[in-house]
Amino acid sequence: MTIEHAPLPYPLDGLAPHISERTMSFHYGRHHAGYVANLNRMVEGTAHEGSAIEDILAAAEMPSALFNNAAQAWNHAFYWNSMSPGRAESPSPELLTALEQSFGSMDAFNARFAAAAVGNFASGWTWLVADPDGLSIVNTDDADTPLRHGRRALLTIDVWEHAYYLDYQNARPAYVDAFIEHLINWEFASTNYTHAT
Ligand code: MN3
Repeated sequence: MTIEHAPLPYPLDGLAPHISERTMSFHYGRHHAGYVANLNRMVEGTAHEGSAIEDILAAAEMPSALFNNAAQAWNHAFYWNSMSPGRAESPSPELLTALEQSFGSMDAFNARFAAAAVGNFASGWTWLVADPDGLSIVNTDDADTPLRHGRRALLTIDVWEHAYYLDYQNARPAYVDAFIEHLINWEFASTNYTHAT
């Protein structure tokens, strides 16, 4: 059994004009596909062959090429699902309550998430995670992922330059604003929150 490069949950041009078909063709079709192909090549003939991707990234040494490829394969699939063209505009009542308790208001959450994503100095990721004592915004570097640290991710934005450079060049804040204003799939985040609590 090989790790699947799962189909996108929308067409390559489904997120346009906020994320172009050209960006998606490289990001999904080359970058993500490459991580999945590398991962399958690396586990072939090893004890990890046939394992679930979550088990591989939990067991891989850190840092290692195996961890990087497993985590990037998982992170990107999670990122595609964090966005939707026909998205739910708002969180479930339960998640909205949790966001208000943890951040004060949706506007305050949006501002803090944007500041974290814009300020993430690494090639990395910005996440909303559900911890037992509330919600947090977390930045990770390179391939690192909350999953590795036992934390439950609700949604993520990729802030590696390849995620936005063709569409926004160095204007990461414009990409982050478009993600927050137009792309976040609150239904996905709400479902993840239900499973996390
Ligand atoms: Mn990426």
